[in-house]
Amino acid sequence: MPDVCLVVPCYNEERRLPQAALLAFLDSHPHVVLCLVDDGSRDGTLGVLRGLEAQRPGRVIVVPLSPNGGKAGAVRAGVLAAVAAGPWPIIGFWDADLSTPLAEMDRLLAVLRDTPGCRLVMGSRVKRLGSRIERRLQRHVLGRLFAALASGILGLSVYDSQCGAKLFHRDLVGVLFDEPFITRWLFDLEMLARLRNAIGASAMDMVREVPLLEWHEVGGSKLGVGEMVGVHVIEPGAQREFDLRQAHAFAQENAAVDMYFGLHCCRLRWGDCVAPPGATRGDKDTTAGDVKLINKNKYLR
Ligand SMILES: Nc1nc2c(ncn2[C@@H]2O[C@H](COP(=O)(O)OP(=O)(O)O)[C@@H](O)[C@H]2O)c(=O)[nH]1
Ligand SMILES: [Mg+2]
Repeated sequence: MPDVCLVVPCYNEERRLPQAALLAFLDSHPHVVLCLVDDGSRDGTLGVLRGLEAQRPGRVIVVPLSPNGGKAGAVRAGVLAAVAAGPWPIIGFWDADLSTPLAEMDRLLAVLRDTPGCRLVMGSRVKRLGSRIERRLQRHVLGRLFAALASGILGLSVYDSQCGAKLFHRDLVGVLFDEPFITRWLFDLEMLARLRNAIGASAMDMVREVPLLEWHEVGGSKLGVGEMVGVHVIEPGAQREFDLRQAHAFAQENAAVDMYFGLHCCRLRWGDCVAPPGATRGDKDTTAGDVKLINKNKYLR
């Protein structure tokens, strides 16, 4: 009986998706099921994913989304579909280009299974002797700069929040994925912030970064500077207003998101960013599963 469901978000991956590696991985890992999300691709990605499903029936779940909504939404939809599809105790997500080779999943899984109290493991691209972390200098430097700022400003000693390889226990899904993400590309940081807001300062004791042995930058990344700073701006008006209000509330608590949000505000009138009408600030205690939620300083309607 499989006990791990790995979500793979796919956007225009018809040519890039390493199909043979995914099939070989399924064959050598009978305890894993793949949940492949087509994020409104404009090429033949959905057909490719259906082909994989047909080749390994029962081992591949396909989630078609339309229109394209970005990696954060695709991962969230995949995780929620995974929870609905089976009782797997461990869920995760993995970038489709396999920049992090699938062989690393065994190492992440071992840490998740063997470390008492650990609920979330994240691959970490620590460039060091003995590892093969191959990244263009420009992206390495930008990535390190972002990571240093984000961890400093948020007070989280995370080395690499943005690596696209993460595994977690099913009981964290409510806290991490119930609400739609505000950002399309910083959602990994949102996940950590959600965990911290829900559980308190000790939340980070549940998280382990696992230094990867291997990571290769794979060409064909679609994440450009424009996408980093302008994602909400190009979305339709109503959606944009909702995102901005949510982001404004979130930015009160999370300085890194505030920085990100600030980029939007440079391009928009501040008037778009006001709190929702009738919003007040307050505390709210709720319980989700066995995790006590203490949501402080949120706008309550
Ligand atoms: N660029 C992009 N990637 C998406 C989107 N939705 C899902 N993804 C997936 O997110 C993962 C990371 O994307 P990639 O282009 O490799 O970004 P990078 O390597 O982090 O620069 C891949 O599995 C994509 O297929 C989207 O709207 N845009
Ligand atoms: Mg990539």
